[in-house]
Amino acid sequence: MIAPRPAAGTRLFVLTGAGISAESGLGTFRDPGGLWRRFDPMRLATPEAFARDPEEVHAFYNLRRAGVKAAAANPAHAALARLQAGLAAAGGGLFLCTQNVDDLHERAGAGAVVHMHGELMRARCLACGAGTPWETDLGTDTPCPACGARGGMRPDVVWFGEVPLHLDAIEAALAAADLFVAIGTSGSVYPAAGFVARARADGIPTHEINLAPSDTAGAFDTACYGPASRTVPAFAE
Ligand code: BV8
Repeated sequence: MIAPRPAAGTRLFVLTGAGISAESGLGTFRDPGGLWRRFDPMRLATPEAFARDPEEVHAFYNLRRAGVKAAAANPAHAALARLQAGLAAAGGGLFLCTQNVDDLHERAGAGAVVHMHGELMRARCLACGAGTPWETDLGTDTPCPACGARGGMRPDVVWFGEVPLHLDAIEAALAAADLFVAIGTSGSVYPAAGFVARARADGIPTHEINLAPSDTAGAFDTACYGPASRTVPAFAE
């Protein structure tokens, strides 16, 4: 059963995960062949890993950053961007919260995108805290453009054990939503995976759009399964 198309004036909370970028050629994390199936996230996606072997962590993220630059947004990203603009023009809105660190939502024309796990196309200096857009390789000898310190530049993503970003804004948007929609996420990483339970507890209808039922499929009122490049435009338009 699929959710009715969002009516004008609807306030949507949309949570996206790696599945929405899968057809852009960016691997997911937990599907067969996925990143966390091939690499140990505890060795590459924690602050301790970066402290232990910054070059190995930089190499991992440099490879992924190059992959994102070579990728293109797909019809799912584009449909969400159009829906976001349409709902805003009709007095509603679409709060686009993504677990993804790629910039494909933005490149598809989305307005405000809330990257709760940070952004691969940004770097942050551990010495002065300055963040900056970053499209090339990072290394232990990369100087900070703001303070000049070397060895302190890291990918501006949220690693395991670090606090996700924009949680206050996310909480507020979740509480005010008329409909909660999760797209392309396995529902296995917290606190994002807990958002659907929060929506249900607040009596907000919940809808899952995914290739297959996720770990939290039972928490959704309605669902539509299939590739995002087909299922998201079908929902949005
Ligand atoms: C925190 C950035 C405290 C880096 C990422 C034990 C129990 C519960 C929780 C924990 C626990 N032990 C530790 C924790 C906490 C931990 C956690 O949840 N661990 C999990 C593994 C159990 N969480 C944290 O550490 C977080 N921080 O908790 O801090 C705190 C919290 C709140 C307030 C104060 C303090 C930080 C988590 C962030 C980690 N960083 N990313 C990077 O990218 O390298 S998370 C990582 O998983 C990924 O990056 C991704 O963003 C995220 C979620 O994955 P998905 O997007 O869902 O991708 P996945 O591959 O899993 O699924 C893809 C889905 O797409 C599938 O369902 C598939 O069917 C579908 N699909 C595939 N193809 C398509 C498709 N769908 C449609 N169309 C297709 N074509």
